[in-house]
Amino acid sequence: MKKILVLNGPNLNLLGTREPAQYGATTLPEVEATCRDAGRRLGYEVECFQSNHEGALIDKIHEYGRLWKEGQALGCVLNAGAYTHTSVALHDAIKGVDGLPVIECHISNVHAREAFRHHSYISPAAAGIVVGFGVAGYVIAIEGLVRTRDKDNAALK
Ligand code: CA2
Repeated sequence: MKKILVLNGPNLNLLGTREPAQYGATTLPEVEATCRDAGRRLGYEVECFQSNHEGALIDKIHEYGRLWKEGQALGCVLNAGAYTHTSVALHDAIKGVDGLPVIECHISNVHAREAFRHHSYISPAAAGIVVGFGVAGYVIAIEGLVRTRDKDNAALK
């Protein structure tokens, strides 16, 4: 079964425990379970990984770049958290793996928030962007990935 990576960056391990007005009340383990279920329904194994460390996120993108080249992965859903707005290294990692489709995902509508959240280093390297749908955005991103990269998927209407 091909794999989809759901990759979460810094502080997203705190989901559901603080700032519910901004990020909702659902915890990261709950979001990850929902993503795994969505993947299974579409015929994919979803692997979930969260790290507060930029290098660990980069290593995971490299790993999936290799899996994608071997035909073992469909793509990646990435919420890079605050690294979205700071990380040239994550931009370079996505460009560097050359091929792996990465869907950028944000729980909140970053464009309706502080000006420093309006710029993303991920967006120019992303295959698509899902913003402002709450944690439902992760499943929307998974479905978008499958709809665009696996158009004949029998589970899609
Ligand atoms: O809206 C998003 O998904 C963000 O990527 C979340 C980041 C933020 O820096 C981006 O601008 C937008 C922050 C993630 C921190 O998550 C927390 C969750 C609960 C409590 C505290 C932080």
